Amino acid sequence: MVRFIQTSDWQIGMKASGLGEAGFDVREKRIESITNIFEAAKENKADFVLVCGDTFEHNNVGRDDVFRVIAIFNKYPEIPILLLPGNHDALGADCVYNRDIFSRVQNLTLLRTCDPVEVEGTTLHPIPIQSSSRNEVDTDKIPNVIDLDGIHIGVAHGSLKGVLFDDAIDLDYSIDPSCVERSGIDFLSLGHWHSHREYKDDEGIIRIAYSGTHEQTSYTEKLAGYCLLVEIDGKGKTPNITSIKCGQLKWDSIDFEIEDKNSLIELTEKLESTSSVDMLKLTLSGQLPLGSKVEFENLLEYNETQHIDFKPIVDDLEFTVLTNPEEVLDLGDPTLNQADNYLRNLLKAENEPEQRSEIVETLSLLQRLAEEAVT
Ligand SMILES: [Mn+2]
Repeated sequence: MVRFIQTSDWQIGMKASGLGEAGFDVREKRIESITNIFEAAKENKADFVLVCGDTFEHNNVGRDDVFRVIAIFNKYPEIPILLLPGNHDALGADCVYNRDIFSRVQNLTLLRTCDPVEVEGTTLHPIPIQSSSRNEVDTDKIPNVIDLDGIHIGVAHGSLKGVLFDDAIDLDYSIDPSCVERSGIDFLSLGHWHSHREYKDDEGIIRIAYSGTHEQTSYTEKLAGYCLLVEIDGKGKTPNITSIKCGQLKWDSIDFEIEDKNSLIELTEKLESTSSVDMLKLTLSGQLPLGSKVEFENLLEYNETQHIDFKPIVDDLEFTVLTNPEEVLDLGDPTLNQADNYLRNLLKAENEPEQRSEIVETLSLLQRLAEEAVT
């Protein structure tokens, strides 16, 4: 039998610049969480760790990042590591794996060719990405093993052709799932897609799986932050796949509709219940009276301190003002009241969203000044 850990898409060296300051933490966690993969391998007495491509973000990755990854490999000398180049770390003259240091790591085998590799009694059939510009995965290179003994596992990096998961947007480096049946391999380990995905054959057996990235990269990814424990009892047997959490950062996206100023109480409670979330995207819609704008902004500001990344999206939230002049609040000064009234009438007549938002901003500023003058 074979028992191994499948992982992929560590993309070490990824800038995560879209996340601003939180990018630093994301980069650090990506490296730290590799240790969790090896701990899972140790705990489950895995025969080896199979890394299915995109270990590094690009071939020019910095020396420090490479050293930190190798330092983790060195901590687990008893675990064989089989590593396939993907499209981010493709083979070629500038390939990161051409650096001398990789040849010195005793427990590391780079899957540079399509030649079969024996590991702990199992045969791997790798298809490394030869060049990021070639955009093809030649699954024909997996030989017919139907009449051969032992467990055979294909290793590739790309998108499953004709298979669409809801968050699978990349359809490049296409891989034909029929190669499993054609060749008679027991399992096909894949990298490239960032979410954990399993693909059932006509008999309902899972013989193709993506582990997904070990540490979630963005708000759009689902089921990211896992590695897989794959166990196969013998040739032709049904693979048993267990996903193991190895990512550290907890991501969440919340949609919240504001109906009136009381919604802020509900929103406060909602945000309190998500304090354990590291990366939080909050999409707000609806309407909020202008008088509650300061309280609303203070609430958002506080939540910035509660998360590594807090991303409020307020494009669909409108601040409303009283349109009936009879209901106008007394700002405590005739000139301020006059200015307030003038701006409200201006707002009433304005339809252009950008102009409206500017008038609302000015009204908000005026009301804040009035409040400060009174207190
Ligand atoms: Mn990739």
